Amino acid sequence: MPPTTHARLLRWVDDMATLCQPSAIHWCDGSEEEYRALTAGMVSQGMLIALDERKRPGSFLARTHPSDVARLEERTFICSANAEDAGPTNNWADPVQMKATLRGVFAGAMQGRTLYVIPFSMAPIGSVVAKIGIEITDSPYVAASMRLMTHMGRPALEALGTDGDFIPCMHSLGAPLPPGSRDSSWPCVSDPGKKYIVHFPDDPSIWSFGSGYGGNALLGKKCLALRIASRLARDEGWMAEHMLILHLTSPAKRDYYLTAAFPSACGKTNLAMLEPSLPGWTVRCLGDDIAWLHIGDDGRLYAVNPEAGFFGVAPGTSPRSNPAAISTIARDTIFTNVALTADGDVWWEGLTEQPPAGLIDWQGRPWSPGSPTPAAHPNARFTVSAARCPVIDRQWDDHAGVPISAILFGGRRPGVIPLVNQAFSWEHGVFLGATTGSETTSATIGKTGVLRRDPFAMLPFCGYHMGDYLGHWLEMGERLGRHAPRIFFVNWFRKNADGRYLWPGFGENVRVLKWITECIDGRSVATSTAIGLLPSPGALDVSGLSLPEEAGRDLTGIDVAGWKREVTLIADFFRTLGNRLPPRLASMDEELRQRLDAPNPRSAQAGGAPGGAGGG
Ligand code: SAT
Ligand code: MN
Repeated sequence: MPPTTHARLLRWVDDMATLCQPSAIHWCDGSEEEYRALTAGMVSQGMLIALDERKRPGSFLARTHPSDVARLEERTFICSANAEDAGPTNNWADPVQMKATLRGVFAGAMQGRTLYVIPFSMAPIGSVVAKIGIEITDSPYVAASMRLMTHMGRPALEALGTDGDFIPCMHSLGAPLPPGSRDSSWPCVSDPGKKYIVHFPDDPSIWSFGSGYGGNALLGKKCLALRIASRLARDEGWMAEHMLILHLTSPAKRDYYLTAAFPSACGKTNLAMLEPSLPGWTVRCLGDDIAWLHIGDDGRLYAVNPEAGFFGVAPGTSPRSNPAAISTIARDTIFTNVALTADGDVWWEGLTEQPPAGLIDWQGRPWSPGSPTPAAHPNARFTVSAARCPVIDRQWDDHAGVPISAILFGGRRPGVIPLVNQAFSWEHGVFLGATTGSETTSATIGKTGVLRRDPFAMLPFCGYHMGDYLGHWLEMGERLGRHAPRIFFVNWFRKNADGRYLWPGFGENVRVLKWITECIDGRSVATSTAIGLLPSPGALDVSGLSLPEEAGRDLTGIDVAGWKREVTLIADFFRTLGNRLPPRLASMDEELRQRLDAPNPRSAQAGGAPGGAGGG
């Protein structure tokens, strides 16, 4: 018996079951017993490996099919009624035709499998910003992961009542099991051209087919909380952003709430859980990937984390880079595509300096330091409940969220971009966010290490026209007025000519956060330059750090020639957004060029800085 009388929901589940032909239907209640049964079932079928109960209690390892290791941007579609509304940064397909295609590929797709119905809430149930989704999937890995990643189960279904709105999220591995056939340990569609991650923003609804991995399959995350939510947010006057949320406390016990947008696999989890190297400072984490931002009754901008867990990149996570994450994943964690140790624990590149002997790599093959490929897949992940994090903020699941005083943008930029730069105004901050670029990482399939523009770190996640999105940010600034948070651009990844990082990063990043709080408090620690407000000489606390000779100049100076090239690259990129680019952004690029041409772009730019809401 389905545990609901919600007629529309029952009809939809019935329709999907008729289409997909599963052998059973299970309505998830989100209980501990259910989670145990799901994981135990996967262990007995060989889909999960139970890790050593003493070393890694309650934890499992999943190994995906080698074709199913990251998001598939080529196969991600935004099917708005009009192609123009998806914009040049998204793949568009006609919604009517795409629905017909999808009904074709889903037909009989769940044969021999259980159809799970997963009620979930993005944002705490009862929060003003919460959205309820129902995911249908034939993957028990997805069902178990959704319990860690979202507010999942009976309370979400109860919140829906008998006629509440929900976002239908349809998912199948696309690997039917006809009677007598043997299941594989990671069923999926191996041909990437036959996978689909499809969004219908006008419904809204989501259909995903053929992949069981991460954001392709846990549909609450990138699909609902970013692509669909960004469009809802535009229509409803709020913002759905690819941002971590953190709570910083100074030695004087002042509280600052910050959000930061970096592209996938650029260290959002590390910053969100930072262990400050400076005495007296603390960081508490509220979220590591997505922030829903809304204007509160007092006119300030509030952030809510729509998720309830972390799907973090494992490689590079170590007691040095992120001690809090290491404690978070000490137990009750699902690891995907990491290496297995001889004693039933996990390992990945960067966890320890020396790999332990007797490793099994992410594809189940014996591995040694001489092996040609890494032991863990570079996009290997851990999935764990936020509640396990030792530095989770006590307000992390607050219904109203926390008031934001600064927004950071950043990316991997080996050259030109300084360590930290404050925008002159909200408007100029939108320019900085819009021009965010980063070297590509393994979070998406394709070439790594090439510079791509990733405005607001939203390139793969904005569910509508990027030009309209930038316009929405400008409008939000007008509504926020004097309450607008300060905007900063950071770059931990600056390198010298020999390719060595100039900034130590990790816990030392608190030095940059400290300077940011001084800016927020109105202390005169910044110098106005052609590109923004840079730390004045001596203002950045580098006490006790031994930085290389050129570091000071490169980290907080202006590479005028590099910036002039950047201005041209920005103009080229803006042109790709076509006539929906807000004209103000193009003119800000032109103004930047003029400021760089001025006699001394490194010193005060009297009158050169654009004004506007939240001024510098
Ligand atoms: O999209 S995922 O959730 O698989 C990971 C990411 O790109 O941040
Ligand atoms: Mn992300």
